[in-house]
Amino acid sequence: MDKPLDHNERIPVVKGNFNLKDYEEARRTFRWEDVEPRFTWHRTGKVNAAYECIDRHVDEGRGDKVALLYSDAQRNESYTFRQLRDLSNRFGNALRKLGVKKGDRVFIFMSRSPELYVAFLGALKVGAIVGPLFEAFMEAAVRDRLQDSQAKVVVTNERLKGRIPIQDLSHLEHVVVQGLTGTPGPKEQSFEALMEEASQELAIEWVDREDGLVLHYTSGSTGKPKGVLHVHNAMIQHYITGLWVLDLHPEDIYWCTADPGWVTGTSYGIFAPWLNGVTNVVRGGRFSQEDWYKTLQDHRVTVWYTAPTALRMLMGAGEELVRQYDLSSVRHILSVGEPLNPEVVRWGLKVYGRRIHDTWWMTETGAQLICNYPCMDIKPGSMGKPFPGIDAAIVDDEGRELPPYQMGNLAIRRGWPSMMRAIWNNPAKYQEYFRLEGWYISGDSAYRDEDGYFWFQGRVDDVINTSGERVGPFEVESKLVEHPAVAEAGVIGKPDPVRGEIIKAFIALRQGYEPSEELKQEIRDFVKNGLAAHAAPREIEFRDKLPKTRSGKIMRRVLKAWELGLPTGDLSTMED
Ligand code: 6R9
Repeated sequence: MDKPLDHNERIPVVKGNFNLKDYEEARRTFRWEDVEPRFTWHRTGKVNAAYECIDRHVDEGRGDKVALLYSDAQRNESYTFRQLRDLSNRFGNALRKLGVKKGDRVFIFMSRSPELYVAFLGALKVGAIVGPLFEAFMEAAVRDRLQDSQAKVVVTNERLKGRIPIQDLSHLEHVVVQGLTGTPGPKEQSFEALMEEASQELAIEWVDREDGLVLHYTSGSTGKPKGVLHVHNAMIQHYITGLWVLDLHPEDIYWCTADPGWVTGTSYGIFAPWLNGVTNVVRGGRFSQEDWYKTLQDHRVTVWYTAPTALRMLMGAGEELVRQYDLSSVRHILSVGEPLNPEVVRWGLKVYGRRIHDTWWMTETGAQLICNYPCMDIKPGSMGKPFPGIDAAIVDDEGRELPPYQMGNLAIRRGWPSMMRAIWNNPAKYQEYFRLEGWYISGDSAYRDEDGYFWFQGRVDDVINTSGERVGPFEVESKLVEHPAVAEAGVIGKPDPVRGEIIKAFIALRQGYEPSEELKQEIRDFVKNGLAAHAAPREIEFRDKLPKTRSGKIMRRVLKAWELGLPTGDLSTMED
């Protein structure tokens, strides 16, 4: 952030027909239970999120409404709720034929496409737990996640299937390939052939509210990525935050720019919009300024949920570009994933003529927890205030609440509807989040001002946030040391004006290797091709030796201090 924060700067509420009329009033009166009558389980005791998202709208007479507007460089298609119901029924039947039962893990490793959404919904309809995998993942990342979750089926496409190491995955029974060419390989099934054969009538698997819904793998500072499990009950919060934070109205055209490989792309790219019955825009392909403005314009998008990195890039592209498009349909803009600079908020107001509403939450929290609401003043640089029904606080390491302006752990009172229910295979890791009696500890540090607004300060641990994507340094370091030239590697996030942070690796080379630009490039490609493009270090620095503790752990905090030219602090645990 360029200038010091001003805790009194306010962007006042704008006129509009807001679903949430008064924040303070809602905080006093709101009960999560009041949301439940919206859902089928109120009548039957059983539920299925895919039914609530899609079929329910057909049963209530909205079957001909457009549910999905999909476009990319080649395709431009729209699907009604009825069409999505029928297609996902077919896919559900196909999975049943392959032996998928309630609780089985079905992973989806596809580029954004209508088929991805059909597969996602179809898998939920037969009671499977869906594991979405971002398309940039390479073999090592795919292997870790499929092995840990013991996935039974992976749905993928012809371009990506080669990155699934089936020889290492004995529990994996089928690989369903969209656009399969040639004869199917071992375990392979054609998506299209399965769909063709399957019936459009499906008996939905009704599940309990506490049954598994999605399994998102996310990074911590140590160890391999962990599987964060969410349950069907989360949809209470997806629905009501969609109504009050996204401010969804039935006639809205909503675009969430996140990929379903990340939690924003499922909670707010699938559940929140469809539970609210709005038309959901999905744009395939990569980010480009022109393309994004054109998407907003051509689809007449009214509500737009995006991320700071994208907004900073759009800001970088300038005002002139904005004037070439008709963005008059856009009513409400939101952001998530990283700190939203006050500069960007002010720019948005000036150039888009709209306030940008920051929202804070995490994979583990399943849904938004601290937000800016249309009915509330925005203080640029603040994440906003807790959602009604959410008790957020700043606590010290013993769990004592801290007064305004004191920085501490951002903590949430345990027990909101979309809270993660487990870390897959790792109860100890799960317990760590709840180590302070009654609180969920986020791993973020923040403070609160006297008006109750929360201000983000940083991560407590070494987790890197690059362009809004969470990368664990350990995963990158592990990949780096697989390279024959690398003896040791330490990875940190380095502040970057556009991406928030970039990944920087400090590397000690093995004997016989000399530092060179070519070697840097080779190592970068090695991570890119082995793990994921977004996990590859943009910067590499060779060092003779890396700072380590006596027990041999690389001291990332020292690397970071070197990088920023800051004092290195207590070095008593460092080896000689
Ligand atoms: C939804 C999502 C979570 C981490 C989180 C925090 C950072 C998210 C933010 C924000 C500042 C915001 N983060 N929202 N930082 N302001 N509004 O992003 O989930 O990928 O798990 O990342 O992202 O550090 O702890 P996830």
